[in-house]
Amino acid sequence: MKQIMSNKISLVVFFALCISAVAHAESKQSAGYPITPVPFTSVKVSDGFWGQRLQAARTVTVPLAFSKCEETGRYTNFENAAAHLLDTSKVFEIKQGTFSFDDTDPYKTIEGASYLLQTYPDKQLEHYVDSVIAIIGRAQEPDGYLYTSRTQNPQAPHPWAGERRWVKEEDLSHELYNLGHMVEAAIAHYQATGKRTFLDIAIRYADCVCREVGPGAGQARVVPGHQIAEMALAKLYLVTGDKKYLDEAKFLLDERGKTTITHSYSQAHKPVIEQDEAVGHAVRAAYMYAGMADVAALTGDSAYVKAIDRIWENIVSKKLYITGGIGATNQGEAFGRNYELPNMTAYCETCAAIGNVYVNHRLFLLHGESKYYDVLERSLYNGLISGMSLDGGAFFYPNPLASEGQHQRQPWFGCACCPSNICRFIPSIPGYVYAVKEQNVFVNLFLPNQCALDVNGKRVKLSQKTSYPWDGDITLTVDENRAGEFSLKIRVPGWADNQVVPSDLYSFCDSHAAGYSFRVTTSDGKIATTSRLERTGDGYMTMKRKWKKGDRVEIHFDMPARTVRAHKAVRADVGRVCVLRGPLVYCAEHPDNSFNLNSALVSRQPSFTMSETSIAGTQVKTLQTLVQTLSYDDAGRLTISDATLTLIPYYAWAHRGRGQMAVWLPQDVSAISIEKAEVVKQKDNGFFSGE
Ligand code: FUB
Ligand code: ZN
Repeated sequence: MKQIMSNKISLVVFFALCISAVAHAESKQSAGYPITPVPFTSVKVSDGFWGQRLQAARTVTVPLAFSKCEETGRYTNFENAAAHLLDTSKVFEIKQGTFSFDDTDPYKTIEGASYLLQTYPDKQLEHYVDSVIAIIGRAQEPDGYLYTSRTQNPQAPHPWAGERRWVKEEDLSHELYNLGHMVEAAIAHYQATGKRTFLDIAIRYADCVCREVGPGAGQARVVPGHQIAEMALAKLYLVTGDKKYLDEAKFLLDERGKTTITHSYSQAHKPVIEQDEAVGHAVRAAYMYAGMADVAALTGDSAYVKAIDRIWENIVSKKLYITGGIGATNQGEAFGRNYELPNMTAYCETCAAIGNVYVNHRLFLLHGESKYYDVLERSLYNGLISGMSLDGGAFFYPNPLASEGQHQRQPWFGCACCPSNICRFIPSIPGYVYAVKEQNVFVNLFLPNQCALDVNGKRVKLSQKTSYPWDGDITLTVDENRAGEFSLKIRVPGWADNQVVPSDLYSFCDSHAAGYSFRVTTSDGKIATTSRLERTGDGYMTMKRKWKKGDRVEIHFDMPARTVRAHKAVRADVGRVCVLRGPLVYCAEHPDNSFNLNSALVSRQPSFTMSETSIAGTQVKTLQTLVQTLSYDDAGRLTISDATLTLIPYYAWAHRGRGQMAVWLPQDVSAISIEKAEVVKQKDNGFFSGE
């Protein structure tokens, strides 16, 4: 380990996003990334668009998830396992319809609660979490193994668990997936509270895995059927300084493709460094790519980076939805073929959108280019938060781009991976705003906040005022600077420079051209820069100065509503356009439009007006444009009528009853359908059982 660390000595020391509150950490290792994210604990977001989402997560989502864990017997599984450990004559029948990874829902909710505790101290919540951890701890076997699907009833465990430990790991047991979420949650809890209770439980399970799973004689030579342990073990190495966890993470990556199960569903069709296309289960894939980035950053293994760079190119140019969603099909909850991006049956699992954020964040930390944030931001504002209702109390598992009313958010699912992932993701969002590399401060997202960060060990404070994403005006103020000269690198979003995504998968098709401007005003009121600066090759506007307290950068991004076409190979979108405004994807929904959405023809050069409405108590900006609708009159003649099409932000759909929704709208007559589209429901895939 010493050797690795000395190779990295010149790299900025940091704890990755979720390893942020270092106050209680025993060991501050370098996570190896050349760029250091500013932890969410240093970025205060109290209002605005994300302030609302954070409040919903805190006041509704996390409490709801804990109550669902109680109600659905998630805790009972731990209690049963504990009872069996005390008296082996007691066994408990595994209930039908439960999953071998149900233990992860309490873990993920604890993780979210722990992030919240760092920003909003709450003794009651802390005590509740402590009580859940006590229940979890009692279910741990003496050698550290913690998997209630077996321990409750070792002779007749969950059907996916296998007769013995690890024998079904590559299939569906999820023993290592459970470990991964446990470790992530335990680290978050430790860093929030300084308490080792959960961390010690997780370390005991991780040690059990390191002893029992590996290349040695007598060890199970298996890799995770569902990835996440790779990321988690890399993080555990950072917290404990014990290199065996990093070695185990690397083993789990390097062994993939060389064991018994070699299917693409779990990305085991070839060794990870030979992979170049995103295939198989989308959440598994995204977590694996994120794990590869973490291990590459720590070990300097460039082969991992080359592989994930190739896979990223494949995703952004052929497998990415305009909403930032990934995973086109419910068959295996998987990526489809190149350009296979259906709308009504789009799977776009909420967890996969979260995974997409993880991957793009890590690629930014490795390469420092804004294009990764263009994908991250698209996912964040659209395909990810659509997974959560505006009040935080209901969830989408798939996030389709068209509906005939068959899709509705639900307060929980039998397979509850998405709601519990929302619990842990949303509170971490402030950690995606800023990053630092030597004398460069990256400003990647725009939201009202106050932030304190370190530039070469010296304190800098910044704040942002903005109504983004509703308009493109941001004032960034330097509130303190002890670092002397440094560069502000402000991201110019691709959409503000006429690029929808960093590929030719989607392009603007109207005649608008968005623009942007930057103005630096010094603390004494002088305008220092007014010229239209250009975005540099890395996608940032770089401004190097001896910044003084009170200096301001006024940023303006034009934010016209614009129409977008997909690459002609995307059959589902042929002849159709979708509407973007800034980072937001818009959609048309039934309550605002009294005609069949598939029969409305959008103009080639539409002009939009904007207004405001309240959806489920939340203000959103809507767009209106004139369209022509086709229908048959009573005599069966085709008639064309003028109508106003109203669009709402995609993330806000499905709050006003069941009905039609479409992101991609006809612009060519060939795409018009006078009849309503056939309702296509997701088939039951055993995990998500359709609407
Ligand atoms: O297998 C665990 C989780 O359940 C996956 O990440 C989701 O896709 C769902 O299948
Ligand atoms: Zn999920």
